[in-house]
Amino acid sequence: MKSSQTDFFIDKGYLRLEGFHPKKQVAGIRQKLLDELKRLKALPGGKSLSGSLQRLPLFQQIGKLSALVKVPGLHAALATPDLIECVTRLGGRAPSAIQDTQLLLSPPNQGAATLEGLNWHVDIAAGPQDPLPGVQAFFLIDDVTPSGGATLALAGSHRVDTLGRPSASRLREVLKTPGDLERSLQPLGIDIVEMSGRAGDVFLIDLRLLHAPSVNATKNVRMMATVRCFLNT
Ligand SMILES: O=C(O)CCC(=O)C(=O)O
Repeated sequence: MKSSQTDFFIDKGYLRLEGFHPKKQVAGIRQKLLDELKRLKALPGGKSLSGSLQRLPLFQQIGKLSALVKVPGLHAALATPDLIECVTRLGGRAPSAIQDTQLLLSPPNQGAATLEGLNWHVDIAAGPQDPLPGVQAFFLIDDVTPSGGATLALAGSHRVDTLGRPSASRLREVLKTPGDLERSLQPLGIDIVEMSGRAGDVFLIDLRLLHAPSVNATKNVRMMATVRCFLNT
């Protein structure tokens, strides 16, 4: 990993690693997922499961679908020693704990893409002044187009309340105000990152970065996975 990448990660709170995992390896996982989804009749036209999923609130659909599908070997295939090496470089030390890799699957055709009403959150309580508490990796198992349900993150949100950065309360206010979110975030120096891209791409985020599931407006299932790596502080 280049020092420019580490610097970018420190400043923005995320890093995109294009083609990190070989396409062929990811294609094997994708195929297993498609077989499972077919078996569960969760693909478009598969009446039984897609009907019951549709009755759930949008973002609960992701948890429900992801929990139903099991892919043996997923963690070993994605949270590879090379990935842990990248996390170690970014953190300046090896992770003290690594969670199991979780699937992030979104049903297709969830409705129109929107930036309103999203569930922006962090997965850990740690302040911007604290040392980096950990890194979360997001894996693209299939190509994910814009508005295809990729995780969204707010680049720069890990450093609110530090010198020259906006306050956490101002950011919360902007996130609650209806309107053009992208534009309202600009003066705060915060950008929306959509983790769309090609199968094999990986996004690494500072665990303090605000992120949210998004609406899958496409006809394809969104196939991603995630792992959290914690660093002793
Ligand atoms: O479904 C998603 O993309 C959101 C994932 C997420 O928020 C998380 O893993 O912490």
